[in-house]
Amino acid sequence: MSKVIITVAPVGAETTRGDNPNLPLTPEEIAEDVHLAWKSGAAIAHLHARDSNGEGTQEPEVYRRAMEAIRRRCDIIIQVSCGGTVGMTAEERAAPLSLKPEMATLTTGSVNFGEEVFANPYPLIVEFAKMMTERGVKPEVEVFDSGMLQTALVLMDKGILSPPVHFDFVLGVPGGMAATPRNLVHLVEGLPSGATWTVAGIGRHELPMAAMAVAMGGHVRVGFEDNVYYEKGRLAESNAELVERVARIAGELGRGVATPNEARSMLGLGSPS
Ligand code: KMH
Ligand code: ZN
Repeated sequence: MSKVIITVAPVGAETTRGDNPNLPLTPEEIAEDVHLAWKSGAAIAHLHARDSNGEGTQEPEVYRRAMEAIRRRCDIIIQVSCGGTVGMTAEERAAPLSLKPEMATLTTGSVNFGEEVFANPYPLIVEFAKMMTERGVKPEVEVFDSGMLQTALVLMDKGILSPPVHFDFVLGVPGGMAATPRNLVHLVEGLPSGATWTVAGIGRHELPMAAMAVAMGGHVRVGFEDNVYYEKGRLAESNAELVERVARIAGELGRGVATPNEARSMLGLGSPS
């Protein structure tokens, strides 16, 4: 099996300092946190940005500051969020693509998101996919429910998504697909050949889903976007602490951890510009 690509999702759009006081918010804090996660084995940083009030923003200028601060510190692959915060317009969500990051997220369907709706109608998905292709940005297809995998297959059939496609199974969002072994196996069995996949288990599901993915040949996402605890009753001190544990599991299971450049070659990315 290949080495494990660890993605760190350090901040997200919804997590607050009330959830975990160690949450990084400013571009410099995010860059410092990502740097520590990189030292611990993260190869991809899934980024969201926050404004001066700590609220989610898709302002390219805020992303730019975080991306530059990260690039001054390390060679981690930067993946911007095109999901943003529930309720944002498509234009707002796509704005960070102007920065031509190496990767960006592409959610291929709508899903109830707690008491809200994370809306991704088909025309928006196609528009985002085309924008990514035009800008040379590799999509990470975010799958919150199994229909989203089917839509990605349709997009591949139509040539709107080109192989090798990389998937992220986000399991355990209230309203989305539950984080169970059976569901993870079901999704992996439905992947097109040549695809790569990672899993992001939400909350207490983060660790068991990570361990399963390492055992199954997949990759892993961890971080405060998805989970703020290290273990029951104990908040994580940093995103790096969560990354370190996955790196240990990957080592114990004989896979080891991919560097950013190893991940670039496994995902079919070019060299960073
Ligand atoms: N904040 C969620 C509504 C993504 O980054 O693409 C969407 C999300 C997915 O976080
Ligand atoms: Zn996200």
